[in-house]
Amino acid sequence: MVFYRSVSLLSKLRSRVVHQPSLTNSIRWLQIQTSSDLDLHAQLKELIPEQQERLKKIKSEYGKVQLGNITVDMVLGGMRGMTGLLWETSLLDADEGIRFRGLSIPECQKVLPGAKPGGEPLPEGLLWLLLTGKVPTKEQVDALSKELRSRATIPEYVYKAIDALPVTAHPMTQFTTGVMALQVESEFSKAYEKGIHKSKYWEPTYEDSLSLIAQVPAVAAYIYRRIYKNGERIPADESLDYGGNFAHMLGFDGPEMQELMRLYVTIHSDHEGGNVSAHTGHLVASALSDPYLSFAAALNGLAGPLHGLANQEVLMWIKSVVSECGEDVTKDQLKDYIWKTLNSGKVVPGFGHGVLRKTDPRYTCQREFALKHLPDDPLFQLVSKLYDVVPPILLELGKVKNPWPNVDAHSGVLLNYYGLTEARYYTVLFGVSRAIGICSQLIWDRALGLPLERPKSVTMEWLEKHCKKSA
Ligand code: NMX
Ligand code: MLT
Repeated sequence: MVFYRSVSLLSKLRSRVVHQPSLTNSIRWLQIQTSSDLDLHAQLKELIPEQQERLKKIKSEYGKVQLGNITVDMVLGGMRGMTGLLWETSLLDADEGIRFRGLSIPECQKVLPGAKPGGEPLPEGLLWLLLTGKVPTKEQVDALSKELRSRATIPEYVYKAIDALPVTAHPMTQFTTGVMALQVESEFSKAYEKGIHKSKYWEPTYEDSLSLIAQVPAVAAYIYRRIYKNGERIPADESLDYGGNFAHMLGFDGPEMQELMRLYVTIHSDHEGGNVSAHTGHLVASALSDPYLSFAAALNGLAGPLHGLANQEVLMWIKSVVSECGEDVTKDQLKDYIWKTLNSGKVVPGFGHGVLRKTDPRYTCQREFALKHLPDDPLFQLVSKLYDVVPPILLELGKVKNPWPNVDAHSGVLLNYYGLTEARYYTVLFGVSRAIGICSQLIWDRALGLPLERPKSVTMEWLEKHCKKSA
């Protein structure tokens, strides 16, 4: 937040200077500033030294300050509540939900430029915000859209690598394969091989990250078309923005689906650093693995049913409710179905969270989208009923810490409404979006010179001995 404030102060100050009387010198300065204002790389170059200084100061002044006590429960409980990572791009509050560089989702919807005034935020704008801490202008977002389009070419061998897999392979397996094949062109790997100085690591990381973000929609769209649409590839539409073009390449040209995709990609992008995919990407990158290797690893974490795959599980589960009880399922029938799920040793997908303790604001904004565009859709109405029925049952179990819905409880019914009905594909959409968050932080990891991640582990014997001694 402090960063966000200081950066926006800086830009306010600059715009004041820019509007000085029209001395020739000022005009020249204005022109130079204007062209670099549109250049994300130039903006970052300016920001990095001050953030490096900031980190140095935190280390030297507060290095020994304690951030909490580590308990045995934390070690055995998946490190819940243990502060252990630096992640600049977003921060999660258990009750309020995610803030991207200090901005909540409703605030992002207000201030980030849309494809049309009042429209859903453009993911490129979010990328700019995550990287710089500044809310971009429409011109900056348009410049970034253009840059991403120019980086989106996919080498033919990437398609061939995907084609080597059976078409029945899970879409996430195909996606990770595609990302691994993209790695062949990694600028970071090439630069490292040539012996790049560590102070320059962030530059090829920036190159790879922007290219990866630009390329993943085309790879993801290819996988969708390959599995479900006889392999007919749809070329990019150069006139479209990132989210709109992704919907287009998947085969959806309706303006509402394009708006949905802009919102979808924006809200799934980042969820601070401890979630499985972000943490995995960050961990792998800490070994100086390049952004492609790191992001492919992150995708493998996202493909787990307790994480990103939950969006597939939710729609399949909802459809199984409908096939057993019909679309007009009563709340009593729903209760029975939920108990049947729980009694068979499964989780109710789309509910609960490792950190959140209230309804996920990403769920809420998708609900608002549904109320605006598809209020009468029977599956949306079923999702609304689940909001009333599931939490009391999960609370009755007596062990669930958060009975409320998460992001995945809602996304499937929106996609399904617009014709993207193939639930097995949904986690790929999540993955495309997550590239934005993970790669943004990765650039900062390199710029700040964050070290190899290597926490200490212990055995049960060690724990027993240690605890007996300190009892
Ligand atoms: N249905 C049934 N049981 C649940 C649920 C649920 N939705 N949520 C938590 N529990 C159980 C959990 O399995 C655990 O049981 P046990 O002690 O027998 O192992 C117990 O409640 C305590 O778990 P929590 O501490 O509340 O949750 P935790 O932090 O361990 O896990 C999730 C968080 C998200 C993995 C868990 O809530 C879950 O499995 N939810 C369903 C899957 C899902 O929607 N995942 C998507 C999360 C968002 N994302 O995109 O990543
Ligand atoms: C996410 O978006 O990564 C999920 O909500 C999981 C998490 O934050 O742990």
